[in-house]
Amino acid sequence: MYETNQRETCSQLTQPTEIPAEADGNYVVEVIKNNRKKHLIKTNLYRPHKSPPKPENLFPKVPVIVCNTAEEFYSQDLKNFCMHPKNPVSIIRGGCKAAGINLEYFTTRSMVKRAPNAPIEIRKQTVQSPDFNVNNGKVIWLCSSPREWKPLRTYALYQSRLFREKNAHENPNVITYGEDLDFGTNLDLSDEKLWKAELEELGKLPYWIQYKHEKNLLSYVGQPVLGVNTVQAYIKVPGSRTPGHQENLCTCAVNINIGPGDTSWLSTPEEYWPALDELCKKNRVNYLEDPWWPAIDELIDAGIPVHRYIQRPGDIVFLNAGTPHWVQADGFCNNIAWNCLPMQKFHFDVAVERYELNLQRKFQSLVPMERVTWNLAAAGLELDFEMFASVRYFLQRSMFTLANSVKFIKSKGIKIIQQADDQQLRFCEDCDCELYTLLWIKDSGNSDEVSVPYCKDCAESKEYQSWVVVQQYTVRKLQIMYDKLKLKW
Ligand SMILES: O=C(O)CCC(=O)C(=O)O
Ligand SMILES: [Fe+2]
Ligand SMILES: [Zn+2]
Repeated sequence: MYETNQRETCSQLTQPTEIPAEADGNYVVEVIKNNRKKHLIKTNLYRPHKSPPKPENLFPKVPVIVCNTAEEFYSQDLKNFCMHPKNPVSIIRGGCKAAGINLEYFTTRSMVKRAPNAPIEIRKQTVQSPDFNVNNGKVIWLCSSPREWKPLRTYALYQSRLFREKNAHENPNVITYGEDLDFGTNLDLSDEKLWKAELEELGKLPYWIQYKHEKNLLSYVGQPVLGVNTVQAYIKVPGSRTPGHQENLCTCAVNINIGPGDTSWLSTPEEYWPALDELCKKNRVNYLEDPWWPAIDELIDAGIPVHRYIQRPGDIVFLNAGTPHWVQADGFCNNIAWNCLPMQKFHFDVAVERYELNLQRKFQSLVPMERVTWNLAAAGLELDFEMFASVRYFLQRSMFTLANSVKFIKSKGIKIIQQADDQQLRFCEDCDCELYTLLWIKDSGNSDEVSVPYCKDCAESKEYQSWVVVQQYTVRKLQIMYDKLKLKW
């Protein structure tokens, strides 16, 4: 029988090169500079994998791991289970309570008290069955919802008024199809001064699900990426829905339901995303860019299994690398969520693979993978051999690309300005790709003009003639960082 989630990752940037991962930076530079040895670093074109065939069971069960004690919650077994590539989703029940984590910090009342004027994004939606999306009486996948902003306290009044109207004290999950609703989404809790107590409380979670930790690769971005390495809150009334998506760069998702009502989740294992991508095309929505809500019937007809589960107050939903999911509130509830990227080959490879897909589709990777990986190396971390090798192959290719680009720029007689990295995240103005070492800038001769950076390909495709290139790292500087990465013996 086909075992789910056992696929080989097809990241081209972490595939072995013909330079051993253990070889030092000096050797890598030697290869890079030697025309006769260049073939030792090759990178093929990235091609997504094919989704597996229809599984026997299209409605697989979701594991619920009950933690009765803090020991269970903090155990290595729980971590290994949740992160195992075979487990796309796990519900952790009881852990927060056992560990004495006070979720009261995230009730609407507490958050409004803390930051009444914080702006919250509002999505106007209609209450409907989670089995499909209806618009003007028709089932369609596109589920756009108009957006506006309100102060938190205004939205909080709406949530509590509706709560009283529905008499939700008796039944916290009251749903009436067809009514209009406002969903308060992506409330930003990134301000570490303002949300100090709240964020400290989350520091009691096991380290591998913390939003900030030295073992979470997302901490190596070096700055906040909202909702990715910072916490966001979702404040819901019944029917509020978060459309289908994978997390940015297929990172893991951690989501805690604060209650009082439940939230319903639907998801499919990561390796079915190409099939889902196909279905999105068929339904005329862009998988990466549009908001969409799948019709379950169509998924089942296409042989895509669906995990369906209810997240109760206090439950943590842990989504493993790249699990596509869509979420709808059954009752009145708040959720808090963020991402994690564990330092394991599987998670790293899947993230880099998505980085490659995003580059192909010109979709922005909010997580700057090149920066993260170089920062990780510079931090001198110790990695197990598998992860170490993946990281080293990625870095070798990054050095190789830089060397080739510099050579190209020099051959064209374009001026290069050396400028130390200011750790600012930059993306190409045209294609949104990450710019780590080289920034192509129009040389207008007017230093007052704001300099907008481009990548090599976009710069080359323009009519414009006079470019300067800012170089933030030399190959030698990268070599030093390359050598800092340690192998755990
Ligand atoms: O609670 C929600 O609606 C957001 C769910 C989600 O997409 C996540 O936590 O990753
Ligand atoms: Fe999500
Ligand atoms: Zn570009």
